[in-house]
Amino acid sequence: SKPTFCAAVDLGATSGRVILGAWSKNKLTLTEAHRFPNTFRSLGTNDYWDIGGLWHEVQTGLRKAIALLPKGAVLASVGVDTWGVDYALVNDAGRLVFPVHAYRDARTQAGLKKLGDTRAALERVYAATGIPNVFYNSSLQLAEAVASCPAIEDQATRCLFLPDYFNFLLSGRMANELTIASTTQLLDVHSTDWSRATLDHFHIPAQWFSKPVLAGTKLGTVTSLPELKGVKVIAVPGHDTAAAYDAMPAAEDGSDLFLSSGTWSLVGFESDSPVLGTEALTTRVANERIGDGRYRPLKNVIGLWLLEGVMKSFADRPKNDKEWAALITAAEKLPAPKTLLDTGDPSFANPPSMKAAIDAHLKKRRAPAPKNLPTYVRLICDSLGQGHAEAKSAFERMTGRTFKRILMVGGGSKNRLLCQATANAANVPVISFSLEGTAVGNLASQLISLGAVKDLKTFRRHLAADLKQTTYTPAKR
Ligand code: LFR
Repeated sequence: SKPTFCAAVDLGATSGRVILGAWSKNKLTLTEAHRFPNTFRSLGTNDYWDIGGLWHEVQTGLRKAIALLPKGAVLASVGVDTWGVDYALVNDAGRLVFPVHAYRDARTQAGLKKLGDTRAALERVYAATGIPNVFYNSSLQLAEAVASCPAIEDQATRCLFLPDYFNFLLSGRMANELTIASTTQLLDVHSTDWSRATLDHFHIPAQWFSKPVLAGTKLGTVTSLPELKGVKVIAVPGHDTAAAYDAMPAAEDGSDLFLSSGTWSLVGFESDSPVLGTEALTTRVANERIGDGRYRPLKNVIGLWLLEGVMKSFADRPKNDKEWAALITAAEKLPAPKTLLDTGDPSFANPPSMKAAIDAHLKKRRAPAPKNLPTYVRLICDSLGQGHAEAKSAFERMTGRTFKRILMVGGGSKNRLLCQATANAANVPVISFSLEGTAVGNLASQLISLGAVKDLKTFRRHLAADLKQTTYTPAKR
């Protein structure tokens, strides 16, 4: 039978890509059509995404994907996933009526503190949504938008999270998708609809949202690019982390812990029920959702954002794969640092200089600042490994489960030092896959919706059959 071609638009906070997937004989082949850097920009004291620039790159990528098709072949569908929480406020015609802010914008700090300081409100919000109080939550962002620009209540009629907004730009259809909705702290943790009480708590207009659709919903066809006329637009798991988790070739008994490692380290697992209660709240478990409506309890460890930040202070930072390999080797040879970073320190969220923030953090703990780039790399990888292991223990304590392996995907899964540090700290094998997890999960959802693959279980089984993997065994203690 002929291959099925789908395009995955996968937008990350530091880079984006458009990937063409071909499904044939139970095998998925990826071709990268387009890759581009992404960054937010500051205007005054606020941070914004260049949303027009991103849409331009998406269109360029889709045109390149079409050009890659073999003669006579057609693109069946396209799906979009992005980082979590950010949104576009639009009117009925789809016009942007508020600039698109970036989640690292410090505008949420006052709201973060206020909710953090009011235990009763925090408990109520957590019990209703299963999402802890984190600086980037859409709840805090939207509350700030409404409070600082009250006229927005009259001007905006819809809130589209970024995958929803790109789906709208492609198809003309406005819909909220469930996984991205679950990152907002506004979704009801016990249903698949919005939490009215939480929207009211933050003074966010409930009419801005519609009941989220599940992943796999066909939204229509591409209307905005003539070259893609007739191509289906499918709502995939719009949250990149949900997409990456779908691509995990996991054991069916639920004994695998998932780690999607990139700018953020996202540690979690799949579950039929949410993880709630006092310990879940204090250890900040986020009960995000899987495309089909189930749960993906997750802990967000700061991730390689630390390293990306530190790099900016070093002129001798690696510029190609060879230099990267040399840096990792140099870091590996160093003795293990005596003091690790507490990766939960809020001062790492968006500091002017990450190097200075790390040095100050160490000074408070009476430890010396690292002396060169390899020393920072070693410190960061060991600290993240420790953070991953702590997340694992917390989940085991709260659920009574035992995780036998950690499955790792994403950019960080190529970092030997980080994989080994995680295996050592967690004391279980880490299996790293060379897999574009987010794009693969995005494509899987399209293939299932199109009927080319029966279900996710079947997809994972086929995927696992021809995947390159590396096992990191924990060092003897
Ligand atoms: C990763 C991610 C994380 C989310 C963070 C902010 O790209 O989606 O899951 O917590 O970005 O949205």
